[in-house]
Amino acid sequence: MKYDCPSILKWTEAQLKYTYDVSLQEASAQELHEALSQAVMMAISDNWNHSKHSRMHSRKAYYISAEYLIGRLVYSNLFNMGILDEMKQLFAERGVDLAILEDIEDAALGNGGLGRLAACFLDSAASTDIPLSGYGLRYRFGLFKQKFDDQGSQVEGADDWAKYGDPWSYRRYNHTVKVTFPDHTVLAVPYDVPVIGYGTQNVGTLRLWQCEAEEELDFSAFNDQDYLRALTQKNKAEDITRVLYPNDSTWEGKRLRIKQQYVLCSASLQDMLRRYKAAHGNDLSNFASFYAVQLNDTHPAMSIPELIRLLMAEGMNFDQAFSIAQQTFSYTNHTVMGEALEKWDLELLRSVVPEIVEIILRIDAKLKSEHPNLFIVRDNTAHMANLSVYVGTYVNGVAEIHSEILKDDVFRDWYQIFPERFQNKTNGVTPRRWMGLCNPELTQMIKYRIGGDFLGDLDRIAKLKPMIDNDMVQQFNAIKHQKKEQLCQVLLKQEGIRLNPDFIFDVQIKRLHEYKRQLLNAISIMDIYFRLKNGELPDFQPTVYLFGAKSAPGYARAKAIIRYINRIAFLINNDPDVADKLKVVFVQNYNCSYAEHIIPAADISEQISPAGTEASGTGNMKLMLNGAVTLGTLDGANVEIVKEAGLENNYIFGATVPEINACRDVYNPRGIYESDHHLRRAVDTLVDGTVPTDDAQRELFHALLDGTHWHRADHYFLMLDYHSYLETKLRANRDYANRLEFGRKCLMNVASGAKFSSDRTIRQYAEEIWHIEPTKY
Ligand code: 26Q
Repeated sequence: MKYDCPSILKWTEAQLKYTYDVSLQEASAQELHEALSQAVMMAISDNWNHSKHSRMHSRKAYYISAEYLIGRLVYSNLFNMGILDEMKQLFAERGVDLAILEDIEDAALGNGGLGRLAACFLDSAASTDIPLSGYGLRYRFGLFKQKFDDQGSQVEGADDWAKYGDPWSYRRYNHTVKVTFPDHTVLAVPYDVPVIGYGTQNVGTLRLWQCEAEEELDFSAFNDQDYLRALTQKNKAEDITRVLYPNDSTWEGKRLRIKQQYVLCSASLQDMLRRYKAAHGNDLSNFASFYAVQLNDTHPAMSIPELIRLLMAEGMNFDQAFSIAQQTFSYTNHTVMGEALEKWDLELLRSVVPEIVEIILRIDAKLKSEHPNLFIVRDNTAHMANLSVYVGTYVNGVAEIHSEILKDDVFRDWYQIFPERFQNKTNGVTPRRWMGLCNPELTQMIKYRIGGDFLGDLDRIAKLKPMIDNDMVQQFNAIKHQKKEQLCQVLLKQEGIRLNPDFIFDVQIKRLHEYKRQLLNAISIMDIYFRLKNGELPDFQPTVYLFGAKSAPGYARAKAIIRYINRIAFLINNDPDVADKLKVVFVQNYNCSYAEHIIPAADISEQISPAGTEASGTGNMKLMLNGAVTLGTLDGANVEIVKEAGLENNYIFGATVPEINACRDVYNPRGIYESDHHLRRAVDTLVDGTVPTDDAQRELFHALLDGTHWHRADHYFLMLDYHSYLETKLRANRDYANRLEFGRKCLMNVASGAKFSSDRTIRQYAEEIWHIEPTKY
């Protein structure tokens, strides 16, 4: 059944009238957003109710994740309901441009790939009728806002994302649960966000927990006129979900972080037990036949001992509870880097969750009695990844190469003993947000060519392949140009920078981390810049190098890289010698909504981590789907992208995993640097005053060439891959001159994107891990 747009419009007007006493035309972006969202919530309410109740008695899966990077919901919800265009039209007829909702802030309850993946999975599960619900945390402050100061340094600001309200969730106080710590008990109050499926009546649920105090105010303290003390309990509870930890890929042990994780785990499992009992009665022995739980990395791994604890509190013995936990949980790993694996000091853990520590020790004892060479606890430290492999049914990596590395390397000893547990589930992205919504022009073209909708069945996009001809390439190129013009408007407004849409748009958009090698990109840009000034690159096709990235606030090296790139950008953008050839832009506050503007405009997608370091990448898939060629290494999902789209349609460079492993012990980055004067001149700009320098940049320089206490020189092999990178980058640049040939490569990527739909990924989880079936209600 179709949603009724005129009714939604009428309800929107009514909401505006009685809450703000304004007309549609007078409403601010925030007012309109709130009213329209409320109208949509009304429109979907029957479907949401049905979806919940019709599945009460059947097998379900739950995704537990500390992060959900859902972005802006208003457009994607209207899109998935199939009414975005009609609503735009109805509003336009009343003189209101729905584009004003671009001012609505993103909900950024996640750092990067892992959080966005969770959001794509919920979209895909709802759209493919897979009974999956999400559990997460409702952080008061999401990922920080980023600005650059006049030095080019990152400055963080608070992201008070719900300050105008949060019309996309309902507070469900009646489902509040208590979570107990040694020194206080807090309330976890659920907020439910609907997950609207595309092309289905199904509406899934994301349940986010917010911590509150049992008593809002301590009246005895209040009566003693000790007002600060009267509020301490309230603050102490609310502190737990106050802020998202802005960390990506390096692990940091923090007391409050343990509390966050425990609230997520305990509240979610209590909620599942309540539901189970309501549907199946008080005998919990069949828990695992009705519920499958996926752990998004180890952030929610305390769910394992917590379930055992809860089952034992209901009278079950340890062995039975252990067995149920083992059948219930599966674990997805998102990193191979040792420093990113969660390892909690036992004493710290004990001071926050003492009962959890006792259960972990019991699990560890059982493991060691069965397999003396394996461990969960060692040197008074609990290794959460090992816990998750042991007390789970399956463990999976997120791209083929990554899953192989898990078996060969990270979990080698575990794979010897439990080979049947190891799986791969290559990541995917939702084609609704990352194609339909952000690139309606390309979507239209494809629909027209292949005949009908394909966003609900991305396999159909492969039909394009045999149809690609010059006419289609020219149409594609025209659309790409249009998307660049649109991005230029955004960049002018957001950054005050004017760009030429005829340039190549070469983009690297992802969290800032040494392993992602934004510095390699920057060094190559400086090399190109000097060569251009020397007239060494006469045929260079004008290019804008665009960066978007946030650095963890405490990550000094990453911040130094941001500063360096901003400084070379300033130099290059103000040099008239290269004004018609080269621009460098580092956008501020890169987020989901920014990505939706940048991705459709990109010609070249930089995916340049050293082989074996990036678990998968998902930005690479979004860029591919929108017709950018990949300039990348054989790492993560890049391997599968070029397998699908053809090596000849992408630009692959650099050492492979075995090559890197083979050279590790004899690697001499300084030798490479010294033997190439071009490279040397470019690297030297970190310190030689070509652009302003500082101690942190000098430290970067020395880490690259000399190494430090904890890492050998150039830990991420920038020098090793440099020549192959620059050569390949310049080849892509040359190839762009033949616009038909280049456009054909782009289109081959679009047409080869089917595998990277998260619909495929989520179906594989459902079949091969959760053993659940799609169910229409
Ligand atoms: C850990 C401890 C304390 C505070 C924060 C954290 C923390 C938070 C977020 C650690 C890691 C993350 C996020 C990791 C992440 O986004 N990984 C990415 O996951 C993507 C989805 O699978 C992959 O495509 C990327 O390759 C991987 O880097």
